[in-house]
Amino acid sequence: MTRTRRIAAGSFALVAALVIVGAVPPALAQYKDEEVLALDAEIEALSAKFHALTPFPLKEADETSFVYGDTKGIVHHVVFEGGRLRDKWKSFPLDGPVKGVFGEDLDGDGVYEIIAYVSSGRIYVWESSEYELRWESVEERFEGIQAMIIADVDSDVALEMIVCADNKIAYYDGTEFYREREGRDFFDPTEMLVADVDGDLTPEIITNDGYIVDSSSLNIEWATDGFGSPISLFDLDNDGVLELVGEIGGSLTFWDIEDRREIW
Ligand SMILES: [Ca+2]
Ligand SMILES: [Ca+2]
Ligand SMILES: [Ca+2]
Ligand SMILES: [Ca+2]
Repeated sequence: MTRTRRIAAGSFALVAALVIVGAVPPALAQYKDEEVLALDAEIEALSAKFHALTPFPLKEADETSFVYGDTKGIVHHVVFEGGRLRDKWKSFPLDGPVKGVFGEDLDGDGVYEIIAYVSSGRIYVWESSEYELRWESVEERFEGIQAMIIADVDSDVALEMIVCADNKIAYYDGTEFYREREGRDFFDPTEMLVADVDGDLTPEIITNDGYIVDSSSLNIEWATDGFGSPISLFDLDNDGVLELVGEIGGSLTFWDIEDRREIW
């Protein structure tokens, strides 16, 4: 081999090594980022539509994951790794089909919890590092859960689990899982939201069957015939206070809760 050919061969080997080690990852990373972003958008869209599916945060920026519950009562934690989705964890069969799931850091320790509820009236909480069951609402003996949402409605740093069970609203501490407060009024929602919808800087609980409930006392502040389903929030007049938006009979309806009226 001549000197020139040896250099050429060496250069070829170097280029080949660069192709294998160096050149592929930036292109792949770019591709993966876009793929993950697209997947995130799909997961968000599904989550907005279905109560039993939620995005679940992962630490690595190049991955994504979600949690869903199925009709067999199994909760799945699905992760996107190495270009494909796989079940990272599956729960034992819960006490009935899964009606809703949440991914929230209930106690604020930096590790997200997986929360699920079934229509037969049971709530389950797992931590997500070892998937240990932290709470199952066996003691509560609910006959049914109509709706549930997770939000901070009091002065402690933990999130509360706000539950409409047996047609009464109650909320549970997100760290110790005791019942912190229970209302006395009858509700029959399929959905609830928590937000400050009247601008008084404290959150209200909104039930889609038409009630605005004070989140600290659980007393009804205002009621109407119903907001429809699904319900969501949007600041339609851009005044910094969220309006309620619902769907009734296939048509959108906006409500100004501060002024206690439907917006025409
Ligand atoms: Ca936690
Ligand atoms: Ca709290
Ligand atoms: Ca408020
Ligand atoms: Ca507004």
